[in-house]
Amino acid sequence: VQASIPEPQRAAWEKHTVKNFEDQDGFERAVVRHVETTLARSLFNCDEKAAYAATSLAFRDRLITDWNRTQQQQTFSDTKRVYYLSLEFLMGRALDNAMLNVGLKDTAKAGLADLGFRIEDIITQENDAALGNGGLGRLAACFLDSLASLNYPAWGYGLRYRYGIFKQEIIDGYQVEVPDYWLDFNPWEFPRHDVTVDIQFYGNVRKSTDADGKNISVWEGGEVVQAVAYDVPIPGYATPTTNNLRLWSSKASGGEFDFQKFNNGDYESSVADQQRAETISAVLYPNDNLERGKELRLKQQYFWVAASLYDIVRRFKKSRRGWSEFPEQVAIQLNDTHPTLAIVELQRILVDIEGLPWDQAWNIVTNTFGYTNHTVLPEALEKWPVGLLQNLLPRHLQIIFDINLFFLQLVEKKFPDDREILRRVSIVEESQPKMIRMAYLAIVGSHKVNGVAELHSDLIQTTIFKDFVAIYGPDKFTNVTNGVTPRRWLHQANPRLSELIASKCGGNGFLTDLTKLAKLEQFAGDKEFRKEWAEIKYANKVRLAKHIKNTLGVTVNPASLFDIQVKRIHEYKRQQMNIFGVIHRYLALKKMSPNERKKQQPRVSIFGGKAAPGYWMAKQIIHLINSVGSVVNNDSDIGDLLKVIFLEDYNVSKAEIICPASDISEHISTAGTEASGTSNMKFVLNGGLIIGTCDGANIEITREVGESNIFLFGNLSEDVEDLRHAHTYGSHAIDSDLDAVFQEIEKGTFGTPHDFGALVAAVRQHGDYYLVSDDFHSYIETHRLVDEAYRNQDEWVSKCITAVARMGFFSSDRCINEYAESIWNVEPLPIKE
Ligand code: 7GP
Repeated sequence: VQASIPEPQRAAWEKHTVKNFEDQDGFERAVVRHVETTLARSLFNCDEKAAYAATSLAFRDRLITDWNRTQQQQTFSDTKRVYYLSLEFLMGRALDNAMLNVGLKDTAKAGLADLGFRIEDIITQENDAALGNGGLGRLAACFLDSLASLNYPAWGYGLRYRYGIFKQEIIDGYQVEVPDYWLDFNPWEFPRHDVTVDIQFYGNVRKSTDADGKNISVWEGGEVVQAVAYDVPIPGYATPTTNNLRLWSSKASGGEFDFQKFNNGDYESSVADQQRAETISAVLYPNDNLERGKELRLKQQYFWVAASLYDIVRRFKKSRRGWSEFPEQVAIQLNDTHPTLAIVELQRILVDIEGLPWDQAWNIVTNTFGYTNHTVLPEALEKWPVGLLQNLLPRHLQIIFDINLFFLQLVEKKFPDDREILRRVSIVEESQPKMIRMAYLAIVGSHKVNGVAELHSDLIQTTIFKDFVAIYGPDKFTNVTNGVTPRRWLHQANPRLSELIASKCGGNGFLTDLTKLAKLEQFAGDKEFRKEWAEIKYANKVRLAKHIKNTLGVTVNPASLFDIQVKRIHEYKRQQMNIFGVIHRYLALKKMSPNERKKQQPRVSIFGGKAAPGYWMAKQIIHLINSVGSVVNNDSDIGDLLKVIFLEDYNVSKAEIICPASDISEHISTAGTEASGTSNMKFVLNGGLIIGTCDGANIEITREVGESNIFLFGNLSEDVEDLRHAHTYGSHAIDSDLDAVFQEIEKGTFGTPHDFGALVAAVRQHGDYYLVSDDFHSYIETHRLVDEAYRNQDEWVSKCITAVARMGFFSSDRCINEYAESIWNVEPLPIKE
């Protein structure tokens, strides 16, 4: 292609090629040009929104030239690419990240000041791209940052939801959901109206023969919806590599309306068709760690998977290689089971469309896919009714049955006469109605399966996927402990701490090799350094206190111990235990004499997180937190000794203010339930200690930072089953401190007791599935140790510094390198200037 362009033409293009701005002058020129042309405004009506728009457009121009270069070089070099398929990408804001990654934030700051704006006011104009629920979606976003920063040729594929996760308002202490229409202005996406794929649904399958007389299946009829690509550039840190996140948007196929219908006067139904098509990518399902088998969700999954595979296959075909080389060119990672239909779709493409024999196709498929599991909670494991699939994707269901048949034959060979194992591992659950078990399909169709922390990876191999380890052997299963990107979660969220660290670690190198943090440890005992460290923490707490004042009108004292639990609200994450603990603290303070009270450590208990709209218990927890807050915060006996705050609408951009401001954060899931957790890593990285259970990545954090720099408590995962059994069949005595808390709730101290009846009953009457009572005593006791430790500020700060110095392992760069080596077999491709 390159060689075919005549020399004079080429010279003209090269002469006029876009030059990126490199200095303040160039930046200002780009901003003013966008204000005066793209936005059709001027000096006289450029408000902060417009300044944000122009600044983003200026940076977007830069990203696009790097993006083009990256894509060209990746194509010409013909190396293997990684495709990360995820229904969720919780990206947050892009501008600040783009400025830091290209290394021009200071330039932009000075330029904006010159033009009359404060950079912080401009950054906060941006809507979060909130195309995810929680951990799984944010992990995908951190992975994209690492893939680009490490120069891996990689694409993300997802859905372009018109509405991201809902916005949360708290009204009278209750959560109210408000739609998140984030797309009114989004300079970070490029519509590719020329990149479209027609996606088929419904219809039926006809048996036929091809020209050679071979039996083939033809899927025909049904309806067609069009997928349109929207590309989002993903800049790496301190590298020109700019990867692509391709998000699909749904549209009626054949344009806006069905003109036939329209011209026949059937205006309404032509519009209805259009709206029905657009519904597919309209909204993100707001459940975290829960699957509800809704047809629209299945449509979303197939729509996204089919468009992405079509795109991947189209790109592969351009290389003119044979099909057997597909797995050498393409690695596809399934972010949980949501994209599992990709396995079936690739098999369908290879067999039905490309005409490959089944076994050869299946070999290609299984060598292409890897599957990451993110939870062991049974309510989150995806299953789809056979009837639903039969109707929506008839050919895919046949292929699933065939995959299952061949798989069960293999199992039978390995375990002859074991009918039970066949029943247990069958992809088709013989229930009423029959269900397709997506996790099993994902395992059978992948060459590697991984969990996201050591304990979690052990648990999946010994519990939910035990039989599959017996069938395939242990090598198919592995662990890749999660990580977070230090660019966003340290450098961007906590610029002062990042600068202080750089001053002791030989510059910014720790941002691309987090193990360099180790150099910090020698300063843990340095008085001067500790002072600077503590000042930064204090300033970050002041920043959060201001946010609390501005949003809730509550004054909190930044000198108090800030105790933070922010994450999705879920019974297994045990925010209920936290608020019961807060009530216990309140009761203890109330009992004290004024003199005794003076000796207590003042605390602010901060909560934040969304409840899935249909998760009633989670909403009760939010209500209890707010009800306790309104009593405690207005009790003049208590004053600054205890404040209870529920931060509204927790999201990525708020997390960037919250994580740097914690003294202690809570990661207190029932042992064995939290697959990894990633905010635990963010909080420690920002110089806060954590209180946590022996669960998920807390265990590995403990191993790294040392037991004296973390507050662990509670029962161990191996004891959970027995404890639950005892609750159900033994006599279950409630912890006496917890009982006192319940009695206070029942007295009406925090409002109508009936409102909180279900939270109390879950522990007292319904078996206390999450072991709140079993862990309550050690939880309270450990918080007492936290108070005590906090009293000695020198030692506390030393612990924080030591912990940060030992966090090098938890970079998402480390995880991406592990995936690249042990699952994808891909190499970085540095982009040349
Ligand atoms: C989450 C896990 O709950 C969390 O522990 C982990 O850190 C995170 O994934 C990233 O691996 N899982 C989900 O968000 C989720 O919804 C069900 O899983 C599909």
